[in-house]
Amino acid sequence: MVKQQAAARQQIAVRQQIAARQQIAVRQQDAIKAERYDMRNKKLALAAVIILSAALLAGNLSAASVRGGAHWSDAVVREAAWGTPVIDGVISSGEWDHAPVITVTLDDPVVNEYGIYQGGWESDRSNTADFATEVRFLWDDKSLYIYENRTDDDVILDGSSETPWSGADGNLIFLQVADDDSPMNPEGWGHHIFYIVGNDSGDWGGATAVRIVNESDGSRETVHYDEMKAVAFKTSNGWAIEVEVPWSVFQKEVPEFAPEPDAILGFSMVPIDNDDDGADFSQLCWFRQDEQLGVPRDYDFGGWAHLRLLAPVIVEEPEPEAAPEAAPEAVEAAPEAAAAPQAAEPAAQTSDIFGIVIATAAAAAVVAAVSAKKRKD
Ligand SMILES: [Ca+2]
Ligand SMILES: [Ca+2]
Ligand SMILES: [Ca+2]
Repeated sequence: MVKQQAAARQQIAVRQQIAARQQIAVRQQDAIKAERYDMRNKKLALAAVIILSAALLAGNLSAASVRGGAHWSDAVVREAAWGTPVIDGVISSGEWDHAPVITVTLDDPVVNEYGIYQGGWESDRSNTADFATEVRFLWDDKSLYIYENRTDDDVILDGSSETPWSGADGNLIFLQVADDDSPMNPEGWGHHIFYIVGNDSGDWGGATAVRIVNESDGSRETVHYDEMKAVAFKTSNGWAIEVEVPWSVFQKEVPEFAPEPDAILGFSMVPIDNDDDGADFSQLCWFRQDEQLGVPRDYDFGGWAHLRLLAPVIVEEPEPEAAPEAAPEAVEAAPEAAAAPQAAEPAAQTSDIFGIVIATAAAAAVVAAVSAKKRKD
């Protein structure tokens, strides 16, 4: 009798254990189903955002009607990345790092093939401390930004931003935002952005001017705009400058122009280096094809290169891993819960996915903002 009672108690205990395990298994399955359902919903939400972003971007790319370099060589194409620096004479970490670098030296492959060295550099380009430069461009819906880091063995603060070649250290950035025979620019307006390291009064500063050229009648006018900013500063081997040129500067003559991803602008530059109080003048024209193109004018109107405005970067979706087979954290108490720590990994991935959704949505908003700005204008 005692044995029968003991056997009965054991049977009950076994049944209770089986029932408890079945209950745990059901809870685990429910939890896994819930997790998979949740992951599926998140994937769908992410896919919707990606599709929306791609559609917005594709809409802008297909609508990219801005072409300022159709008549000019595309042998050299340089790029301006999307970004908004602070024009303060301080190069902060990450501020310009993603902007492609245009390097120019006294033995430069682009100048040797397409350009020209003038002044003292015609006969002597042996001193590497005399000149070298790195130029970067960024753009956003408000402005084009330039950062130049110049090697120069004799920095001249004198001179005028209206005539940098006359005794100043500076640069001329040639830009044409719309082709000269396009409906957007029938008079052929072009803009040469001048900047110098001085402040137009002989001290450190950064001063700017714009030479506006009209190709239809050959006229030129040099003006100053308060909305342009420049801050120059000394470096260990020369000088550097941050410059902001609002797109509104170009829109004064080409009112229908609006920047957009994949737009191509006609582009060249003329770095100017005066040394020895201006007695030693040199400059180079980075791109010149007037003879090749048969342009009956001087190098100002030669066949420039292309400056392409890069689209904002869209963060791509990584493929989420399959839903975990192991028990999630909710059933930690179960005897089989040894696998529970693995549940932490998918949770972290979920956070990453949300981060990507936010980044993608932000990028989509940026593209939408550019698009909205354009429509508004
Ligand atoms: Ca800065
Ligand atoms: Ca020099
Ligand atoms: Ca100099």
